[in-house]
Amino acid sequence: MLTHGNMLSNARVLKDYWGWVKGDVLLHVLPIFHVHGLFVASHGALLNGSRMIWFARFDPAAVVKRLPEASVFMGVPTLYVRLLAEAGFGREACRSMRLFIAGSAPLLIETFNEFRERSGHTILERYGMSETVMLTSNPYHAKDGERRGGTVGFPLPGVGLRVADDQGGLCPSGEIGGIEVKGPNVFKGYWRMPEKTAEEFTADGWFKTGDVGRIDADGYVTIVGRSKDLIISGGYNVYPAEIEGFINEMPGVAESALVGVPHPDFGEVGVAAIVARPGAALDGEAILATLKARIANFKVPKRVFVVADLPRNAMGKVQKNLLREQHKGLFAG
Ligand code: MCA
Repeated sequence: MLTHGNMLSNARVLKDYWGWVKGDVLLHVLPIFHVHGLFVASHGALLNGSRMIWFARFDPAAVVKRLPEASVFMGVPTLYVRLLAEAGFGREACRSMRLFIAGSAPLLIETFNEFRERSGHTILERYGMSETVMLTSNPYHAKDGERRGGTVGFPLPGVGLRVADDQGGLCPSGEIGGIEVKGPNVFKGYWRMPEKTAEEFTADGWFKTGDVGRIDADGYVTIVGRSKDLIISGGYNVYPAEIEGFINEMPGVAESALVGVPHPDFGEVGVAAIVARPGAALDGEAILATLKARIANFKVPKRVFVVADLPRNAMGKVQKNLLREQHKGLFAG
């Protein structure tokens, strides 16, 4: 439950922090059924009274053509990877641009560096969640510091951000722990889920993001991983338990595990390991086809492996880290 107050406070902070000016034009290419395209991008332009060039879907060649009419662009890392693959993308296409912003998934340092070389622009990476709208941002003005690749910058004005250890104590700077946040932007709870809401807040009212990270001595926040079992594919969240549930219901399936592995275009994609019931023969392609008919395409695993069993630890828990390790090179290059 996000209130108007949550969204307005965030939109005002971002308008100021990202230096929106009269005459800015937003090239809008993101889906508007998610916070990034709907709130972060649109609200910025609307609050600023700015024109938007509206794309129904992201088309890198068309973006390169329209960029010279725009000054602000926001995208998930996959969009930047695809722009760099366009031969016509470079300084000339970016001549009127003021700011490129990335978020929703980790931006690889290689993409950050290559983009700077090709376009002359340093991508500003920021961090947020649907539950909180935006939380941190690399600086816009040089006087506030450099835009540091691999980090998500500083907590935004009015946002509290702390790093907690497993016992609920606070980590000293540089140490890794769970990221917790507070501020006028933080949501009021999960709709009709009071228990889940209570679980995700600390006793003193901080929201546990589920992201794991650290704050450097000079204040930059870096996200190093997630404590929740979640795959971020091309900026979309994929919850393994949901997909495993669909697979496990299929005839002949005993159990399954979905893990995220690196992917050059989507950053990360889901790969499923599936175990058949005794005597059953499973066809991975048929399972994929069934899934495709039932769930959104981005949730469908990019590969399926039928295996004899899943790796487990002494407690019987599936060791997803071993599956990730085993399949991490599947889409290399
Ligand atoms: C499409 N496919 C995907 C994805 N998108 N698979 C995995 N992950 C994806 N993200 C499937 C397609 O259905 C297709 O399957 C195959 O992959 C190739 O599709 P392609 O033509 O390459 O896809 P596309 O239509 O060009 O879409 C790619 C995209 C899109 C433009 C990167 O995924 C996208 O718009 N992502 C942005 C998501 C976003 O806005 N997230 C913000 C969440 P097949 O071949 O079987 O048909 S808000 C958020 O995270 C917080 C608040 C924040 O901080 O911003």
